[in-house]
Amino acid sequence: MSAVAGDVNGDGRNEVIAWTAGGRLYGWDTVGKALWPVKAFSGESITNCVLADVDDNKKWEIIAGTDKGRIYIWDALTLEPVPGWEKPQELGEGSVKISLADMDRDGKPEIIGSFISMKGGKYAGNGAVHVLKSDGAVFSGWPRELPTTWSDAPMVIADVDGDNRPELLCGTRDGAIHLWNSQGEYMEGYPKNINGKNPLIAGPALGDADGDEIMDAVVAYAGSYGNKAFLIKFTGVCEKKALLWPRDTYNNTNNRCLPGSRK
Ligand SMILES: [Ca+2]
Ligand SMILES: [Ca+2]
Ligand SMILES: [Ca+2]
Ligand SMILES: [Ca+2]
Repeated sequence: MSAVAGDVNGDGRNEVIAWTAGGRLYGWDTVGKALWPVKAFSGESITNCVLADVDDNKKWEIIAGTDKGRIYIWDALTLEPVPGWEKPQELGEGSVKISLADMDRDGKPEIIGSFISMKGGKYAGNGAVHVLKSDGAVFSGWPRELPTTWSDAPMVIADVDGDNRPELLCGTRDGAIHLWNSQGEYMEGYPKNINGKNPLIAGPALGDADGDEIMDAVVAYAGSYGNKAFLIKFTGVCEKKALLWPRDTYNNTNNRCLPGSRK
């Protein structure tokens, strides 16, 4: 079971939204009272969930990606779909993990789906990155296909060059690092393989690793003669407003709550 927490009903205490590999979604308040009847999926399970206010109406939504390639957005207090999401978005046969970031700085986070293509329950060998507006519209410049590889982790999002526009960063199964600008264009020199075809151990970690106050990424590879970590140096200042996703860790399973989107 995985969970995210946030004050869904505004009583100053965190509610818990939890989901299981068996396809169930739960919401509880601090005394364990259910927010809504347990939602049971049939033949589908949630890969990750985020709590955020994606439509800037001062109420929380649950944004969920599933192993059937679908993205759902429900009102967290009622579990009713929000406008534009009466039906889930279908990205195709596969699995999707969610990240969030306000790509166009309009106060509403965009929904970023890291998609892994599957055929008959097996990896089909490709993936994609989708970006959707909170009303369900496709964000300009996206999706971007990953023709012969895919990313296992949710996208990492930050303004790495200090131009106040977010970039999207991920590592893929073929050992490449990808960096796109918010319009879906590769940044200069990307994608790049900095350690051959060795697989990455996890998604890139962003921060100021060498203490010069400028943004870096640390990427770690598994290798036959031992693991190796590399530092990628960017040009933007490493400050809180530049680090968009992941943020505000509430647990250790890479599921996140986005209280910063509430004003
Ligand atoms: Ca509460
Ligand atoms: Ca909302
Ligand atoms: Ca936005
Ligand atoms: Ca930027």
